[in-house]
Amino acid sequence: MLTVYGVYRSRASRILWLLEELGLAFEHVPVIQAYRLADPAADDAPFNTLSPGFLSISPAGAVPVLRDGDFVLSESLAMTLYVARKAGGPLAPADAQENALMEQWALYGVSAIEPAALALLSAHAEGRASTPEGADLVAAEVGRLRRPLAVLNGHLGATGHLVGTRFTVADLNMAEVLRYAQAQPGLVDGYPALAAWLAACQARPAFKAMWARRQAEPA
Ligand SMILES: N[C@@H](CCC(=O)N[C@@H](CS)C(=O)NCC(=O)O)C(=O)O
Repeated sequence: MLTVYGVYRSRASRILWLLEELGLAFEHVPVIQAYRLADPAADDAPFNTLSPGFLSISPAGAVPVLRDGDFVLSESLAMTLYVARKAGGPLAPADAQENALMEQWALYGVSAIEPAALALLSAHAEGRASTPEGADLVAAEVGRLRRPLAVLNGHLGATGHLVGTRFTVADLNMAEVLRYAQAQPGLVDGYPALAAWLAACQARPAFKAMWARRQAEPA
């Protein structure tokens, strides 16, 4: 039995969406981020990323963590690639080249897109985007995303999917990274093939099921 540590309102959404796609049973331990708690060390604090019991599983103090028997894995995109490969089927790589391409896109997502996309999400969520300093930051981060979004738009316009001609774990990983950039009004819409692909990813029943559970958690 797989165990996922991490609330839906975290990068655990990635592996939780995949498990929904695959219809796999799993145990869910909703570890919450310590920074979201007034006092993570309080006696009545919920199980959180700084709880000693969690740090013994994940010294990095971050969710998600995946346990598969005695095997423990951190890094959300390593988890989705692991579970997809283990499960096999259309979401998984069909051969070594597809596997390499799925790793390529996951690494591109976390290195070229996630930092700027997260900065935009934070600026909007914290109400900074409308301040003069925030507007400068938004402009800089949008500028940083232009080339990677154009790369994805060109690729998706030609093939419709990141790897092969079907929805795979590579699409799921990138869609989750790109979700943060949707906080910036109109940004993704400026890249029509990318916007259409992202809408299709987020229209999938498994994404919607994950999203409903996420929305049911306290903000
Ligand atoms: N690169 C890591 C990032 C993990 C991460 O930063 N997780 C955040 C939640 S999305 C976290 O647990 N933060 C803990 C904290 O700051 O208290 C991954 O993709 O798994």
